[in-house]
Amino acid sequence: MTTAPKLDGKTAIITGASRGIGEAAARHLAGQGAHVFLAARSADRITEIAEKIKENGGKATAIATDVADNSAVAALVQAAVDQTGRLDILVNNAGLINPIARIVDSDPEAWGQIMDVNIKGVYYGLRHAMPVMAAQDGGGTIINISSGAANSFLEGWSHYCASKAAVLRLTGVAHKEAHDQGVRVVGLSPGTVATEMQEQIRASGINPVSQIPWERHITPDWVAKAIAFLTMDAADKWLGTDFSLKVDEGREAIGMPLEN
Ligand code: NJP
Repeated sequence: MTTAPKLDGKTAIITGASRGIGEAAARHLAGQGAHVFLAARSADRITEIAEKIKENGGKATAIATDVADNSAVAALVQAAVDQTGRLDILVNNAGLINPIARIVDSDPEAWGQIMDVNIKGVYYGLRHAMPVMAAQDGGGTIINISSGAANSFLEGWSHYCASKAAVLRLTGVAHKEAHDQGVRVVGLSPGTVATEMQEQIRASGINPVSQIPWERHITPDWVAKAIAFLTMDAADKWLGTDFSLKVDEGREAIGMPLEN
């Protein structure tokens, strides 16, 4: 198992930090010493989490952000740079799956909104973080939260499968464009995680993922550990593609029990 990274003096932005995987990642990276910038639409919730991190001796700033808004993402990156002088880690985690519906039942407007968050939100993050990281000493790491859905076909999930497949391609292209400038770009496919998103999936009753017993889902803390691992050189073999917690190699890399 690889040791935890030392993130003192590092700046990290985590989108979708108001709950679930993003909240766990913010707490974990702050625990490793990073100044974390928590971004989500729920301003009160991210402020509360940032306050808790500070009470525990960490550094945290909450910035209400809608990742579907290019200018808001630009302002988020700028705020982190203005406050700390750098941006070392960006976790493009914000994502949506609801409304879950078969294509013929889906609402075109809602379908488009998922693209705005799941694809364009990630693109905006890359667009604004990559130049900052390329220009600074030490470069940086961008982690795009992907999914097994990037490589599979699940009924009712046309929006989600299509958007996560697009994110995987964005990861590959961004890696190709920026790796020689010191920017590490990697995807993370977390498996199924006990969060509000899984509650929404369960409530839909569509496709086999909605039937998975709750105790089979991993906790967001494991995903947070994987995010920290991906900031280290030990994870370089996954750059440009998805690291997965569904396979033994990924689980072993972070010291997680292997699946039965
Ligand atoms: O989801 P959930 P997870 N602008 O619903 C935020 C992927 N994943 O933690 O804006 C900014 O608990 C929202 O905040 P708010 C998944 O696709 C998961 O499970 O305040 N933020 C909240 O903080 C996603 O990419 C599983 O409503 C926006 C967060 O996103 C990532 O993991 C499996 C936003 C969602 O929290 C985190 O999902 C897998 C916007 N426009 C991949 N819209 C899994 N859970 O099993 C939403 O393979 N957010």
